[in-house]
Amino acid sequence: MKIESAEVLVSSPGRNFVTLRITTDDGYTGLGDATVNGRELAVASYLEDHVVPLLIGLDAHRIEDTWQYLYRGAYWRRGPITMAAIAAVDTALWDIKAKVAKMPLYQLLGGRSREGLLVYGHASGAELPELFDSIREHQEEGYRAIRVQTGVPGLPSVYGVASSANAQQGGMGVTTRYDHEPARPGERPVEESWDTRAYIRHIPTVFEAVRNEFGPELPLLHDAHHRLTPIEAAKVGKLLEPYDLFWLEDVTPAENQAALRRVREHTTTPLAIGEVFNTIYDYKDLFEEQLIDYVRSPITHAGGITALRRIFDYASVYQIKSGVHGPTDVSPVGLAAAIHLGIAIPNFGIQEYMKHSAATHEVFRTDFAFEDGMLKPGEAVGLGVEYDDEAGAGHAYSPAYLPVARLLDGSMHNW
Ligand code: KDG
Ligand code: MG
Repeated sequence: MKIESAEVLVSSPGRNFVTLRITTDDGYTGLGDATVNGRELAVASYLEDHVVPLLIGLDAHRIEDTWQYLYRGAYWRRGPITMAAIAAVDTALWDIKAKVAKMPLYQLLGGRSREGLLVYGHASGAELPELFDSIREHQEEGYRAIRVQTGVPGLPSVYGVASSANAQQGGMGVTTRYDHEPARPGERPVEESWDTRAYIRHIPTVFEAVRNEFGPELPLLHDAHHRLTPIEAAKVGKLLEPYDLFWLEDVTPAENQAALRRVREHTTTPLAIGEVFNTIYDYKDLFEEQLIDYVRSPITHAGGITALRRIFDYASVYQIKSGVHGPTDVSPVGLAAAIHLGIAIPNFGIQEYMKHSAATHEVFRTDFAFEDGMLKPGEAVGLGVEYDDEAGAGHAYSPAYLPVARLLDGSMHNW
């Protein structure tokens, strides 16, 4: 079964997505997600100009060999663009293999290990009353674990907090809240400000209020979004211990894996990291020294199903679990792949789930379901996602960027 063609489909139903569709000489098709938020055209070109020509004529069944061919063969290994391109090829080939086998993909990954994937949703509010409303809305929708992000006094806008502007952009007039859609349309990123001391003073008061209102049972998560130094991160972890977080995410920019040693020495708050990691090597010290509790890489940005399964197996040696990144910039194809992998692996932890807009679901027709706070794969063969060409073609690429962050004195900081 040879690869006959591969197309790069760029569509923007409210946000930009890059999708790879591989077709074999006997008519099977497979989909893969290659969306890199704010850098979509770079990965589209990488695929179109440098990967698609190499794929033509390859045996579509040789998934591992194709992975190695693209990873080792590039010479320039790793990096988000390369690994997203490889992920898209890998996912599309798994989709095809499962269609040929006439099975939903999870069956090829070992079959079900559980009934569904526990997910967490994003509640946010600039102030406590809006935050409480948002938590209640999520509970009413069935979410059983909730990420909590709030405004910080003195800062006009903060990562992860819904604003009416991004509610309109993401929701396309369909959903009223769209709490996490940070990429904003435009030719340049918007600028946000950041003040770590103000954040550290404020965040424990938020979790205290949330626990007082919602009780001790509800699993709560929080994302520090790469902004803290090791000692600041250690302090936040310690200050939040009384509120029993499910996890504290991206406390430091974890390119420096040693930073997590400092954090770990000081706090028992569970740590999740890795949404910007793209290879198993990024996790090496973190796993071997047991410095984290959850792995955040998504299939889309870490080289596909083949590579992420390897990362999870390595993590399992150290009792570290999955906590796959699932923002709206991972397309429904990337999410479906995460659901098939998550239902099968032994060390599943939790899955992030931001609902995609109705316009997105017109382009990507999915068969997974959200029930009882869990995502469940459907029984369609393959990934269970169909790409609607007509709907996709109706949404041309539109430039959009993630914000950048500056400290109050104007210095650039991590967003
Ligand atoms: O594209 C960047 C977003 O996906 C990222 O900011 C989301 O931190 C994020 C999260 O935890 O979902
Ligand atoms: Mg995050």
